[in-house]
Amino acid sequence: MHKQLMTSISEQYHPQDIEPEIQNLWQEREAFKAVEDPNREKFYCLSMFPYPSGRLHMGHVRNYTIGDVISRYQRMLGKNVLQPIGWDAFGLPAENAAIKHGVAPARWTEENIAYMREQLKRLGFSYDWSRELATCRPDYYRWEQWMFTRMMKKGLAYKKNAVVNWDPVDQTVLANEQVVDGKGWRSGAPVERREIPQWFLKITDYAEELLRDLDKLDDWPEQVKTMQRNWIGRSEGVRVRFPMETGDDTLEVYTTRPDTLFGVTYVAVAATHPLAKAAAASNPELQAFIEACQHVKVAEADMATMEKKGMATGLHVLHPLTGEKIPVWVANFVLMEYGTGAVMAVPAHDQRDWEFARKYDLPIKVVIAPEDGGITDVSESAYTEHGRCINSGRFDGLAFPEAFRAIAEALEEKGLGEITVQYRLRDWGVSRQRYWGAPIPVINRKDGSAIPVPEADLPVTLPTDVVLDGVGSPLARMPQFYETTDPETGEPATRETDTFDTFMESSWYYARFACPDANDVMLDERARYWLPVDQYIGGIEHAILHLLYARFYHKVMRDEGLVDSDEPFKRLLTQGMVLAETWFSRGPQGETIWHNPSDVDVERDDKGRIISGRLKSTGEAVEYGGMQKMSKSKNNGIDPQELVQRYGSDTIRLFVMFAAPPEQTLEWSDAGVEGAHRFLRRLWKLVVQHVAAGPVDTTPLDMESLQEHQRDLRRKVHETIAKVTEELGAGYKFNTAIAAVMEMLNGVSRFMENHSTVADRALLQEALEAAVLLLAPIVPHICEALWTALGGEGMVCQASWPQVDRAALVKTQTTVVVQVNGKVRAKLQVPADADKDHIQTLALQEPQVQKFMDGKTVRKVIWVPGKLLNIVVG
Ligand code: ANZ
Repeated sequence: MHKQLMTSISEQYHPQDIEPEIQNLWQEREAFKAVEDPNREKFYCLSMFPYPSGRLHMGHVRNYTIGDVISRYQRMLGKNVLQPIGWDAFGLPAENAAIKHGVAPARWTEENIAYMREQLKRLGFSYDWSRELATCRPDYYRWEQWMFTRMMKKGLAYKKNAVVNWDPVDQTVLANEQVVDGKGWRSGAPVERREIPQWFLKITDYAEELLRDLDKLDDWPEQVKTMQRNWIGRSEGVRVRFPMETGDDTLEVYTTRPDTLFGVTYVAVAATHPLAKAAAASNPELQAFIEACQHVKVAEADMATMEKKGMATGLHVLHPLTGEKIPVWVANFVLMEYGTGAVMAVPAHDQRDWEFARKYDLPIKVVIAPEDGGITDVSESAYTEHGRCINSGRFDGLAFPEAFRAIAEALEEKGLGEITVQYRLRDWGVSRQRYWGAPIPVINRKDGSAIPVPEADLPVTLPTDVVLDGVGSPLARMPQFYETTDPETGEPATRETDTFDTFMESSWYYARFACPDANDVMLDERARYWLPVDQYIGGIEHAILHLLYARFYHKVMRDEGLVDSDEPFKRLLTQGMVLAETWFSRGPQGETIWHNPSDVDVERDDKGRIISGRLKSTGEAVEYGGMQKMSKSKNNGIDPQELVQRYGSDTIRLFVMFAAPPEQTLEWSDAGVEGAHRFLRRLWKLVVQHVAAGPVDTTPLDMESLQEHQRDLRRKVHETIAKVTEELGAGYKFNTAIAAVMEMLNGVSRFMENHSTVADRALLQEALEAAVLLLAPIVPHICEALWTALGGEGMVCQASWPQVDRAALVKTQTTVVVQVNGKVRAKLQVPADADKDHIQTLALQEPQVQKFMDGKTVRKVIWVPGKLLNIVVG
């Protein structure tokens, strides 16, 4: 039997010709269409969907290449693979573009989608395009609106007042990123804080489960789980009530250190605490201080380092166990949103309290001694370790856990406290006072109450024929949008003009991909087949919010009976950043001007290190600014489009996968890209040469009769298959897998130069087929073409992953080095299982060995099995 090879393959590698051709073939044959099949093991692979900003950047290319390689690999393993793509299409940039260029956000977005879709297609990603979705379309967001009305009915969505950034000139609410140095980005006017009613989702109801289920996510990076744990921030503590000096009221605080209760020397409340407000009514100075505190909106992270400021209220509370009189202060480091908005200050054992006490000359009372019996020193800073109670009456001598319980119980007996669990996690504010988002499906009644839009009236469609001038919200100026009637009473009412936070759309898109065309339900049974996502891939910047919101949403959908799993993403891969060289010069005012690396001619030494750089256009010398994350601000982005035009998609894909493991940073290198391209050209040439030599005999070879060089080649091929399979199976180490195939091909190339019998050619065929199969997930176009050239059946993207022939791995022959007194004198080809005596006999027959033994006596023979025989003579 003979295999007919395709001799018409062009001599040279022309990616620009073959890539589009092969992409058309995939499309015609619907090669990546995912069909539910309960009899096959499914694999749902998802890369985080892009915001349609206009053009793909290198970060996208990396993210999507990793996802595509995994998808293709899993398909070859025989899984039923789903890999969809869509567009995270709502958001601020569309509004900004609308203001700047006078084009409606909807049109801008759709044009960007159209452009970027072509870019993705040109990169050869194996998406099921029939499932493409865009979150800005009503058939998508209607289900989000539906879900929200369900949450309202369940009490999971509620309204409360919350602070926003208000631009008094543009009459609009600003997102945090639109506030620059405390001023509106467009108007330049100082931003004000305003309290307005907003919608919240009760993610805190799920805090415990969101925390607990992190333990089930064995295939998530530890770092991401830690970040989520910290964000949820579970702490066990005690709510303690301090009776007011006069009257029956108490002031409640939250503490995680009830063991320090006897060290309280003052109590501090937040500036917005009701007690502070009450005290300020008769104290103008305090009033002014409170207002000053409210003016600055501080991020929680800055709380720890910011200067501690406070003022006494003149009020006092009584210690719950000793009855001692304790002053109440207002302090800027106390958050109204956490615990009870009040703290019992223990300056000896809490650093913030210590700094505050030092500044305002408040007493510091030590109540904890080190476990080792040493002295507590609080002269330089607070002693914050756990230890044993001292100066604490009957609790003296107790260690932390016992003291915690005993003091909590003592408080409980008096009705002045109890143990509670507290989370840092806050409810999720989902209202945005923006136009380009999904309308919040709520009707506001005259009496101020709000009701959900009835299911039958969904979606509430966002009007797309709008003019944006940056002043106010266009929806609030469109009576045709907001005027409506109360569905229950028929009375005039108004629609909510706020839209959803765009995290709402990205919290459930992964589920909708299972059934994007479901018309009368949010999710159907197909979601149960495909979910959870088996492999999710995206940037570490989404480690907290996006992933937490999606996990929350999944649990809410589960409780609605829409999905039957507890977690949305089984395995998570966070890809590293893409870095590139940066170059700069100084402008007339000494400002930094960043130059794109593609505009710079770089001089390097023989090790590839940078010596100097000059602008290609003018020859002006520029300075090197190091490797940094590709970004607009450093002007060091490399446009994927240009590279695709120059080298083809396979080269970019190969470079991206070869230059670094997926989780690590990838340093862009033109030389690396060139190298990847050269490798593909060599691969092409190798196959062309093989094919040109005519058909291959496919009669099964008698493995027993193979010669040594033939066995060696076969062993190398199967070792490579084994290695690549292992590297990909245990953590997707594509770079080392690629290196193994490259090394194998070096061997193949040498073999081809020297051997061409019928058996040799059959072995070469096997080797080249293996190489093409192993590389197919990474460089799918060239492999598709070479697979056909090699006479392969069907498309390589649907072929099976190659199998290791264990028998080929067995070494039948081995080379033993023979030394005399440690110097190499001969090399012997021997059966791999030959023993020491047999080899020693053979060695002593070697003329070179005999010459150096020269009548001397053998003192000792050192034997390293299968490798080395050292004869020591003297
Ligand atoms: C007394 C004490 C003594 C505290 C001590 C700590 C050390 P976590 O673990 O994050 O839950 N706290 C409570 N409410 C606060 C608020 N609204 N704003 C700022 N700080 C607040 O933190 C709990 C601790 O943070 C509490 O325990 C309280 O200070 C402070 F040696 O109470 B502690």
